[in-house]
Amino acid sequence: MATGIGPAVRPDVDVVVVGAGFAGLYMLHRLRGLGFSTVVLEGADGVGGTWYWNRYPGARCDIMSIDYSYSFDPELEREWQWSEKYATQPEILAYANYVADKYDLRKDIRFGTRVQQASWDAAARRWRVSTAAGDEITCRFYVMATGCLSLPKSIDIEGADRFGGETYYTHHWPHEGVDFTGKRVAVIGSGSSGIQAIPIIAAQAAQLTVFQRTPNFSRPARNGPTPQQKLDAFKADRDAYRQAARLSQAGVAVPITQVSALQVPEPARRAVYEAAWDSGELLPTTFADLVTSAEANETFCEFLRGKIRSIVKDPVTAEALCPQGYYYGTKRPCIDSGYFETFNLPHVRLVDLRKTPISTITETGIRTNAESMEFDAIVFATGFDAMTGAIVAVDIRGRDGLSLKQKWADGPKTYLGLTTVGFPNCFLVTGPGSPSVLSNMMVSIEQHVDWVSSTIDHMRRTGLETIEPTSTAEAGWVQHVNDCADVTLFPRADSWYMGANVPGKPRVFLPYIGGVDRYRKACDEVAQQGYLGFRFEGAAGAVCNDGVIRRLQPDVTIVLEVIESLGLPPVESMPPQAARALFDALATQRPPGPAVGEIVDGTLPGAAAELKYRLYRPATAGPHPVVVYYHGGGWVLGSHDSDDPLCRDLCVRSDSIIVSVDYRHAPEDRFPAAVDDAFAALRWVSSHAEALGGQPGPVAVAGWSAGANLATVVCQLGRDAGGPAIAGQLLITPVTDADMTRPSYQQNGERYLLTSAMMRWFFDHYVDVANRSDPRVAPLRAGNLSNLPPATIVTCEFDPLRDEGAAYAAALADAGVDVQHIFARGHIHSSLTMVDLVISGAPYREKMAEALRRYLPRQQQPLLRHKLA
Ligand code: NA7
Repeated sequence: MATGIGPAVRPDVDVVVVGAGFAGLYMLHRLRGLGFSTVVLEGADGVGGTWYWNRYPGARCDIMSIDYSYSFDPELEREWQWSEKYATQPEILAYANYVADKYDLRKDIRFGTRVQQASWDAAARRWRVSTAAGDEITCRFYVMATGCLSLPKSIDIEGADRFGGETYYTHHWPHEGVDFTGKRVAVIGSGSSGIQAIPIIAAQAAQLTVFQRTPNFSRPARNGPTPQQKLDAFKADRDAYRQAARLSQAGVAVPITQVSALQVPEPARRAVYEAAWDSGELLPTTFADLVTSAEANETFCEFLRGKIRSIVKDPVTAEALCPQGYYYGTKRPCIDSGYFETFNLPHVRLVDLRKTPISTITETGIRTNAESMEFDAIVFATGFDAMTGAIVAVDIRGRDGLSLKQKWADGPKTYLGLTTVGFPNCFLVTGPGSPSVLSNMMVSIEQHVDWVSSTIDHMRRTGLETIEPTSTAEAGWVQHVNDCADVTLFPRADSWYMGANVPGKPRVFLPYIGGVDRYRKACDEVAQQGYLGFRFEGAAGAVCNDGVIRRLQPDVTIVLEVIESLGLPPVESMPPQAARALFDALATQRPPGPAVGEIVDGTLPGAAAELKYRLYRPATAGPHPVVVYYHGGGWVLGSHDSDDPLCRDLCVRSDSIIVSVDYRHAPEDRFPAAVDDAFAALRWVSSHAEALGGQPGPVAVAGWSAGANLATVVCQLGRDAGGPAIAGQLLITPVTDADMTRPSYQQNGERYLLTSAMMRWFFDHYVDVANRSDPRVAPLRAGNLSNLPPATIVTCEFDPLRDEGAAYAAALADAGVDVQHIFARGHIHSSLTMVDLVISGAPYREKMAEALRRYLPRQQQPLLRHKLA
């Protein structure tokens, strides 16, 4: 009988858990330990989940067993010794059984019990769970521990049910095993299951034909005993070993690198890849940008293709086995034992379905559009309806009869991958929107089970009966999950991570790629912040601390973390010279930005003395439109070349010449020196556009931060002086006012690199208080904002200057100026300038470049003009 929670009429149990895999087993153990009555419902006749069903030959884990095991009990860890680095399915299943016995779990598991429906009874505040056998069980909490790769994808090959020979499915293999000796065998599918099974089936079969639709990246597993180094580290400090895994990117502690594959010379890069090849590990350390940069990733792809070509003797087969058209890692990579070598055996053949697709399966074999082949047995290794399939296979009905399947029709929506709006007291273990399949499952399972059980315990202690996420929190998390995926190459691949393997499944990136470590931190912070984003109800009423746990772009978060780890002194605590030195030193660490056609350094006459400029010319044929660019740095820091990566990027994207001009800096030269120089530079560049190789006619101006302030100030000066003509102004997070009382200063003034204190320091160096309302300092305060060039104003959500940028956009629009306001969600003052570092900034820079191209259309090339004439 239930203990501890709930209204007067008690449900049958406190918690129903669906699934007796590793998640369900630990959930039961944990809840039982906390005194909650719990029952696990399991369709199979034994424990083990996916390891119960997937008994195909060669089935093994590909995370080292020492890591792919529970960490919750040191005694269990001492008692159980893995015989190999990567244990076989029978050994893993034996481990699951050992755990079930050791903690006496079976007595609360109902085997052979398939859950069909679960519905929330709002009046009774309980779930009614019904089974295929027609039984009903009521519970306060309902936990889906059904695994991410447990519901097989239906076989979508014409004629599959017609075959008269033996048919096998890797996901549902006969318990007694299969002997293929002397048989002609077909294997369809070359994912992890196919890659593991094929060498073993080949060793038995008289003939083996592999039907491959998409080749996979695979490296040798080099199985054997667990590496001594690992064992030593584990034995020396078990807690530290486990904690390192919990705080790692993927749930396995591997060294982190910040090095880009493109930064190192070819031989050094190759050495890293050779080490990865030799490592026998699924997650070797390579380079930081393989996940985000197509160019970097391609270097590894080509290395791996080279390995395949060197192993597989027949060049046509080798080429067919070489993955093309997607990036390494974006489809689940594999490690194997002799997979590619198998294709050198005389009785093994590869059929490349991209060239000769299957037309149908026949009574006796398989027909492609090129030939008919006869088989005694067909093995389907065609994969799973991953991550969501097994969850929505149960008809789950939440508040007001809402169906989870319907709610997720366009893709799963969860808060933390753990809960979903409309389904109170329902938890998902390793659900979509959590690291799940991108992590060592054991680490993720333990973290989820611990979080869920401590939440239920918290509710018991505080008299709360129901928990449900808010729509705000869920929408915020879904956005964050997508933001994380969008900075990577993953969404580009047709993978099961994207739901792309199941016809008709919505194309959504299903797991959370932000990292096990960051994910755990988010879950912990949610709990610490009074369960941010959850609404509870209890006898004493409802409580809700609504909000969104992650709002920054993920790559911006990483930059902030890296900068914080440097422990730099605040800029405002330094004399300007020291601040400049720091600014310059940090600049040397940036990725360089894209290559441009030409870079020319020169000087131009400023208002008082010569000024430096740097000209960026596109590689395309000129003459190009010309943009005068003013760098950022609060009128104190920076120079004509300090925004180099941004200028290169704008040059390439807008196909314009960017002339980044210097100006005198404060405190040596205070206001209006910078303004006077900025205007002088504009005049000089405008009148020398053709001499600089640009097209004649008006130029555009652009700038970032204080440079954007100067860019718009020169537009006002140009208007009042009757020239030079300016075609448009691009203002990236501009200073438009000296008023520091706007909400964005209050909200963002401390944590996002540009601080209120720093702005005060800039202003104090730049301009007397008495002059801060001068429109040349605060262009927003100009009496007349009409007749200014069209403007594109970019503001960032977490920038102290956000509101004054928006105010300027509104004021220009009110004055009849053509204004485009681009709002960068999740960005900070400087993140859009961080080319190749903050990848989520790239789409915004593309919009900026689009604006420049609109302001400055390319004039016809002289040659073309001539021809047309
Ligand atoms: P996967 O990795 O989804 O592999 C399934 C394979 O079957 C893959 O090569 C598919 O090609 C192929 N497939 C699927 N449908 C067809 C049809 N209709 N015709 C031909 N080929 C087809 O599943 P696994 O079981 O191997 O591995 C699942 C996960 O378990 C694995 O990633 C690990 O995390 C553990 P496709 O790529 O779709 O072109």
